[in-house]
Amino acid sequence: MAPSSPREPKYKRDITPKDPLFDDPRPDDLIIPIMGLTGAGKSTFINKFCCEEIMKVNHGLESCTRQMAFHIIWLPEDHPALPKRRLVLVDTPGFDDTTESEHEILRRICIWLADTYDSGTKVTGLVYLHSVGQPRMTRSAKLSYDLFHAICGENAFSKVVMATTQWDTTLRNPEAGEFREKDLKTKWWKEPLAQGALYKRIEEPEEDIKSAIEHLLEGHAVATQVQKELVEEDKRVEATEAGKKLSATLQSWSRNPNIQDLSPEKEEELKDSGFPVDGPFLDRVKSIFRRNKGRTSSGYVPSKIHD
Ligand SMILES: Nc1nc2c(ncn2[C@@H]2O[C@H](COP(=O)(O)OP(=O)(O)OP(=O)(O)O)[C@@H](O)[C@H]2O)c(=O)[nH]1
Ligand SMILES: [Mg+2]
Repeated sequence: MAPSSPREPKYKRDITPKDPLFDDPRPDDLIIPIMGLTGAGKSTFINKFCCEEIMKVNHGLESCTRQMAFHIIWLPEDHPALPKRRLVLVDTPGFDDTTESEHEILRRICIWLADTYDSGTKVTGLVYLHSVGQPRMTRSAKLSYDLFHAICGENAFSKVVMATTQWDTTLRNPEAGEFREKDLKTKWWKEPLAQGALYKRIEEPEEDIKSAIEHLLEGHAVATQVQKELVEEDKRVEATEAGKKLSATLQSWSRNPNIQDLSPEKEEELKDSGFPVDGPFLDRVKSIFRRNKGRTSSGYVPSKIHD
């Protein structure tokens, strides 16, 4: 009887022939994925580091990087800690892409990371970018961060740089940039920063990007949460924490098409006030009308709202 071949990991079923995987990762490669919402400046970050137009950058309104892409840089012989090692900067497609679904973007990122880890190579660090020119933490921006959180996992936060980009866009209103930065540091990114992630303002790109990368090159490589889930725990992408977070968020968006996703605190607050936060959006609208019935300033009282 022929010996039975080892069972193929389940994540491999999520790979398609078009996926550009890393075909010869080496265990001592220094892998650093750059992540963030579409337009955050991920490809520009890599180009600035390399002082060359390696990655395509789109100046129009459409998302640009659709597939995972990577560039290998040989560290110089006189590098103080890691001479002649391969630094691999990984450009990732951003969430909130113009045409690709969030599930597809997540799949592309996850299977690349899983396949590389399965070949024996961990990540040396991760960079998450957010444009300070963005005036609001929109629900897409929040989802992008939440997915980064789930892909990376708390155990890898000490190997993360959380960075703000596009500071020159706030030159006419510098206080706005500083206010947003404070909000990110004290509220939205509080958790990774409290658990060892480094915050970096990318204001002087050449210098700041180099120091962010040098910071990540110190210390040991790690396996991210999604790498462990897909390779060690043998999950499919949709069953990972990131996959579950994405499905739950999209479901909540479909129930609440016109309102911002609620924070857990806000949801508790609304529950305490008797507001039906779990019901469909229309139920909430009806509830508002019912509550306001008889006290509208215009005198208009809706008699019936049809489903
Ligand atoms: N003003 C200004 N524009 C920037 C900066 N960084 C990037 N951009 C511009 O922002 C746009 C998007 O930059 P990209 O580097 O393509 O962003 P990305 O995150 O790779 O976007 P996707 O590939 O769509 O996910 C381009 O027009 C860049 O030239 C910056 O620091 N300042
Ligand atoms: Mg790009």
